[in-house]
Amino acid sequence: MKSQTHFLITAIISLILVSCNSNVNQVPPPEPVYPIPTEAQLEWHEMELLAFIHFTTNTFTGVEWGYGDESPDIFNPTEMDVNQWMDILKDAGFEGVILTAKHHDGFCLWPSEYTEHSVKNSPYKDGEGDVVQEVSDASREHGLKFGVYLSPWDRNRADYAEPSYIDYYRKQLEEIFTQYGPIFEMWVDGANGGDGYYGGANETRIIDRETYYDWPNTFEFVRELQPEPKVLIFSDAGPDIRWVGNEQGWVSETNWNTINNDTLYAGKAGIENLLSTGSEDGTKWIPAEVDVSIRPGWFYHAEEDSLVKSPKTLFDIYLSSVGRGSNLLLNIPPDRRGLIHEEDAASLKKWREMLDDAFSNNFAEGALASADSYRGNASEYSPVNLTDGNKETYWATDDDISTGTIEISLVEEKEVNYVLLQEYIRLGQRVRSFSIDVWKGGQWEPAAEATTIGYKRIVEMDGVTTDNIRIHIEDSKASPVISAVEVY
Ligand code: FUL
Repeated sequence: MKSQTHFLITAIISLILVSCNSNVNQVPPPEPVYPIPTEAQLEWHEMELLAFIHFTTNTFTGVEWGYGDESPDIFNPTEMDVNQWMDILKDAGFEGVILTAKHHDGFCLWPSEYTEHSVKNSPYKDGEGDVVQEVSDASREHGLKFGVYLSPWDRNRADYAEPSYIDYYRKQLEEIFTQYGPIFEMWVDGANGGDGYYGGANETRIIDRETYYDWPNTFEFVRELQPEPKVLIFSDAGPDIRWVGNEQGWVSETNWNTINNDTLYAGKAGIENLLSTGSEDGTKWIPAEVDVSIRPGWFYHAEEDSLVKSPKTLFDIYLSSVGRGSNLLLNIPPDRRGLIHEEDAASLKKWREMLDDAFSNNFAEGALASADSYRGNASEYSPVNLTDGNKETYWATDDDISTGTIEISLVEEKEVNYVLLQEYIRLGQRVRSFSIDVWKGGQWEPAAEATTIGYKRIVEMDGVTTDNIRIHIEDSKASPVISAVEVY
């Protein structure tokens, strides 16, 4: 009797397994729409909030671009506390930190072996200090990834514009990547060439931005220095992350993660709009990163203490960056003490409270999600995946269906301010446009229209009161593949 029961149970289990398997076999997932992100890019997308730290001799001279003739004597933060920075950044929700290890003035925040123009000749810790070490250690201890900005343009260096400078630049990269890694992102600036000190020459030097740095080989060199974890390289042209084309804190509402970078290079003029929209038919996955400063300048200047962006402005910047599928790289420059100033800290704290208020109570959690169709009627692609809180599951349609209507029935009427959508970008970016209706006064009313989704899209809803939300995917490159709908 016991063995009969055992057999029966085994048979039932096998049947369930077979039917599950056959279901999977019968309804394969959608084919990717290429290009698609790499694993490292996917991890980057999930970081969403990155902090930029601009800190160097400019902090002490009060300028934005040092000429290159600054004496290392002036670099002397008196109350330096990188843990204070990290506590503030961590509490604000940042996942990574990018430090200006060297800005255009050429002063190195680490004791580079290849130049005298560095912290080693400053009064900071009697020349024994190493800011890159301090920041990389503290960021990791606080669970933040560490990245670097190493300006290619160097207004201090006598051989800038000569081939030998490229060798110097690469040696510096070698120091950074071997002593302070792993580096999650390497930030390549587009500002290049012009007047400067250049070892006393005091002249203007123009370089060919397209060819001088021999970027393909420099990037290859860096990748060999750090094969794993893979470093993501940022510049106007990628190859992994692209500049967004402005420094005001927004990416275009239509934001394709794809672009064709064959003719792009760091510092190329006239491509701002392209960088902000990407290209629907782009051949590479190169998402945009929105860099903006919490202050008017990138470096700390006391006279800008009253001009720190308000929590509300930062909140709007969040919506026009993260809310449009890009990562935000927000610059918070330490002051002459070597601390994040009280004004900046206060604004960040309130900003975090606003974000938590706005996005902590997801009304779609536990709501009923339905759709006019789903792929092969198979549960793996059912609309319930939209609200299950699992980013690895998704709703998708059959291959010949590139539109669809999703309905989210809330448990009760709510005042809705935001609808958040996410595409399952492992299979590529697909949606070209969508619209949202709300159920109001016994009928559907159009509430919003939008274009791309990508990693994340947050649509503002004006506080409408409703218990039913309908999303029409109106146009998509292929069957839509949506992993999340959240309602706030
Ligand atoms: C620009 C630089 O010239 C600014 O000084 C700053 O570093 C900003 C992030 O990039 O191109």
